[in-house]
Order: sequence, then structure tokens, then C-alpha cells
Amino acid sequence: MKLQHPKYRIKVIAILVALVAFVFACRKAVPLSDSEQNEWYSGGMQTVFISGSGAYGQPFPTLSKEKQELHELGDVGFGAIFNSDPKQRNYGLGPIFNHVSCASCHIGDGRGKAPETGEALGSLLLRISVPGTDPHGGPKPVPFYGGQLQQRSIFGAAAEADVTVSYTEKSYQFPDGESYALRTPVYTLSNYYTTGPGNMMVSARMAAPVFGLGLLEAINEMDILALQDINDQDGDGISGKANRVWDIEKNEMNLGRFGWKAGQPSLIQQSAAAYNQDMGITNRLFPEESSLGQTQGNLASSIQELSDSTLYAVAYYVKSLAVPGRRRANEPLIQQGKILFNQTGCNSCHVPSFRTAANMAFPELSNQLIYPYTDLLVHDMGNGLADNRPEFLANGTEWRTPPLWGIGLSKIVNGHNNFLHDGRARSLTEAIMWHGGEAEKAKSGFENLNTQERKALIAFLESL
Ligand code: HEC
Ligand code: HEC
Ligand SMILES: [Ca+2]
Ligand SMILES: [Ca+2]
Ligand SMILES: [Ca+2]
Repeated sequence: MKLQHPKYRIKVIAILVALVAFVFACRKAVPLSDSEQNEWYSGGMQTVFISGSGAYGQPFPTLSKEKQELHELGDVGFGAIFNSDPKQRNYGLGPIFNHVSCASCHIGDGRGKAPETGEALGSLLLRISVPGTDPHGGPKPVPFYGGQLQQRSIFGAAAEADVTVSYTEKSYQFPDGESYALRTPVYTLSNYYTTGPGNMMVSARMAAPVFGLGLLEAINEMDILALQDINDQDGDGISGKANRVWDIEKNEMNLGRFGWKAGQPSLIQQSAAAYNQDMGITNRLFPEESSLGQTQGNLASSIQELSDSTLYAVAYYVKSLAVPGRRRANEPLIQQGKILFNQTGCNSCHVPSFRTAANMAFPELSNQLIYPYTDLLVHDMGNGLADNRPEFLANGTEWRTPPLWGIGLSKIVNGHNNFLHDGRARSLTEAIMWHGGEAEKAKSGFENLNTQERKALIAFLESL
């Protein structure tokens, strides 16, 4: 959601660009190379130099007036709160659901927040399945529960189950004596609406930020595949793998890019799945209620509850959200942190830059030099983070490298520093110390830095 009136916003952007240019001009002491100057523009031309609570919610600065209108229509759709009263607008919620609008999980177009012990799930949801695969190689739905647990319901229907979360905590010390603690979530399901499912696998997922995704969708598939090293032939311990997932619209398997395990091929499908599973809104790609065939789903509607134009506008909205630019990137501490980020091998997975593919149809996305800090591949992250629930080619220990752009603004936009797929980390340091598996070496590299060096690396992340 945008912060200011568009005209005012353009002025603010102009002033900020001028300021940045001024700062560049003033710092004669450390001349930046061209490539270092580019790094300020995390989203290429679709970068905004806004670092307040609206930092994730800005449209691409170069959209034409017509495209801006479509973006704003999508913004309204993204914020629309659904209900179960046929006489009202935005009707169709449920019968079972996780939340009432896109924006109530993707707060400020950013990430959700992990529930504290005893709190309701809010923006966290549970994907579920049983061993085996569906006809397309995806997760096999749990009989009478499907592929996602809906813990809320409209009046007259029953939620699938109640979920409570608690954490166990353990303290550790860095070799140089500084201490930290890691908490592990435990989810307890109870009060099933019907016979409890046997051997169910559960994967907790926190809502992920939604800005910059159009640019990630615009990366040439070949550039992502080129980073794969499935059998680790170069022997560096890292073996990224592309996920291949079912594309409903194209009726074929395609590269998975979105979601914590790269289980969705496109923004339109990710959005349509969210309407259907997270909110209980049927649409062109998912025409059946998530409760269809279940005993609490008698109220299931047979009409398409979401118009195609709203689905398109909302997918367009997330496609055209700009990326916040770097802050303080020229400061010595942050420059030092960047060197350490590369030296410890973080950049093997959090790949700094790509150039997006040429795209005549969508010139805003075309040929942009971007700095997302992800390879969009899935990696074995060790047992500590494992959900032990496969999703297409991503096995129970594998997760997609999340982009790090904008991560330093999480606290300002979302009011917390909860990271990782289930929000268990309470700081950037904790997020790093959870890394294992292919990232074990990078993790111990970080662990063995001295306090000052760790501070520098964190300061670098905070400048992204
Ligand atoms: C109940 C909370 C919730 C609601 C409501 C919700 N989302 Fe999400 N969203 C999530 C979670 C959790 C993920 C990560 C999913 C995964 O890993 O499979 C996600 C992921 C995404 C992503 C991909 C982000 C990435 O980096 O890969 C997009 C895009 C997205 N959601 C769009 C939407 C849209 C559009 C809506 C409304 C139609 C919506 N979401 C509603 C929780 C929610
Ligand atoms: C082997 C690949 C790999 C390496 C190497 C790696 N990471 Fe990650 N990183 C990941 C994956 C995958 C996740 C997501 C894990 C999860 O959510 O369970 C992640 C998550 C993160 C997050 C949290 C992001 C978010 O949105 O929640 C941060 C911060 C991070 N990494 C920083 C680093 C730093 C700093 C280093 C170097 C010390 C590093 N990573 C090395 C793959 C890697
Ligand atoms: Ca419905
Ligand atoms: Ca379900
Ligand atoms: Ca390798």
C-alpha cells in the first residue's frame, strides 16, 4: 500500500535521488566503481529510495498512467477484507480459511509475524500432506484435510483443527564469548473437525515479503538453471537445485520460483492459490472450495467468487511493487561487512545480482540489473530447519534461498525481526546461526568471526 499521493511521492523520489547523487558527489575519499554505484539500485530502474514504513509498498517508479491505475486497482484488491455475507461486497470468505485479506498476512507488503507462545497463528499457516505424491509429483493431500490446514471458519462451519504454538529455547556462545539463543517452534494440533489424520506431515510457513517479485519472475530461466550444481561437481559443498512444479495455466511442469520451497511457478498462480487456500475464495485457476468434499464444507459455493479482472489486477500489483534502494552502502563498516559476506560464502546461495531478460511486452521489467541476493534454487539447510515434508523436487530438508533485498527495513515496515520460513529467528544473527547442511561452512565462517566482524556483516545485511 502506498504512503503518499502519487505526485507527492514522485517529488519525494526526486529529492531522494538528488540527495543520493549529492552524497555521491561529496564523497571524494572513496571513489566508487560503476558496479558499486549500481548496487544502490537494488531493483534496477524499479528502485525507490524510501526507507519508512511504506518502503515495501511503492509502485514501480516508471509505470505509465494506465499501468499505475491497474496497480492501484490491485492495491485495493490486495487490501480488500472478505466476508461471508452474500449481500456485501467481497463476499465468498471460507467456509474455512486462514485469514481475511492478502494484506492481513503480508503486512505493509512485507512479511508476517511468528505467533508468540499461546498466540493465534495470524500470518503463519500450516501446509500439510501425507507420504507419496499427487498426479503431478506435488504433495499428496491429506484425506479430508487437503494440502493446507485452515484453522478458522465462517459461522456455521467447523475449522479443520485448532493449532497452538510454543517454543523451546537453547542458549549458545560464539567462540569469542558472546552469547545468543535459538528457539524451536512446536505446533500442537487438536480439536479436529473429523477423525484426526494419520501420518500427516506439517510445514509451517510465515507470510513472505511481496515486493520485487515481478523482477524475480523476469529472470531468465537459463540464468537460474546455470547456477545448479546438483551433484556438487565443483566440490564446494553447495549443490543448489531448481524446483520443477505444476503450472496450472500452462498445463505443464515449470521452474518453481515462489514460496519458501519454490513450490509456485508464477505470481498469478501463487495469488490464485492464496485466494483459494488462505481465504476460501474460488477463482478461475482454483474453481473448487478448499472444503469441497469435506463434511464441514456443505456451504461450499459452486460459483466463481473472484472475478478474473481482480485476480489479474492483484497479481499485477505484486508484480509491479518496487524494491527499496540501499542505505549507507558507502560506509566503511558496511563495505567491510560486504567483503565478509562474500568471504564466508554467503554469496554462493544469496547470489548478489542478475540481469532480467529482455521483455518487449513489459519494458519496466526488461533488462534490469537487480541485486536480489538469491539464486532461487533450493538447498539442503540441515536437520535444524527441516520440515521433513517434500514439495515437488524440494525434499524435507531443502528450502529456496530467500532474497535479502530490503531485509534491513523489516523492523521499520513490520515492527519485528522474525526471519526464516516459520519466523523462528528473532534477529539476523539467529537467522544465520540456524543455517546448516549446505550452508554449514558459511555458518561456521560467520560464527568464527570476531564480534566486530560479525557486527560489520550484520550492518551490511541491514543496508540491503
Ligand atoms: C494466511 C496468511 C496469508 C494470506 C491471507 C495470503 N498469503 Fe501470500 N503468503 C503466505 C505464506 C505463508 C507464503 C509462503 C508460502 C509458501 O512457502 O508456500 C506466502 C507467499 C506469497 C507470495 C510469494 C512470495 C515469495 O517470495 O515467494 C506471494 C506473491 C503472495 N503470497 C501473494 C499473496 C496474495 C496476492 C494474497 C491474497 C490473494 C495472499 N498472498 C494472501 C501467507 C498468506
Ligand atoms: C547453502 C545456501 C546458503 C548459504 C551458503 C547461506 N544461506 Fe542464508 N539462507 C538460505 C536459505 C535456503 C534460507 C531459508 C531457510 C529457511 O527459511 O528455513 C536462508 C535464509 C537466510 C536469512 C533469512 C532470510 C529471510 O527472509 O527470512 C538470512 C538473513 C540469511 N540467510 C543470511 C545469510 C548469510 C549472512 C549467510 C552467510 C554467513 C548465508 N545466509 C549463507 C541459503 C543459504
Ligand atoms: Ca468461498
Ligand atoms: Ca484444508
Ligand atoms: Ca557446488
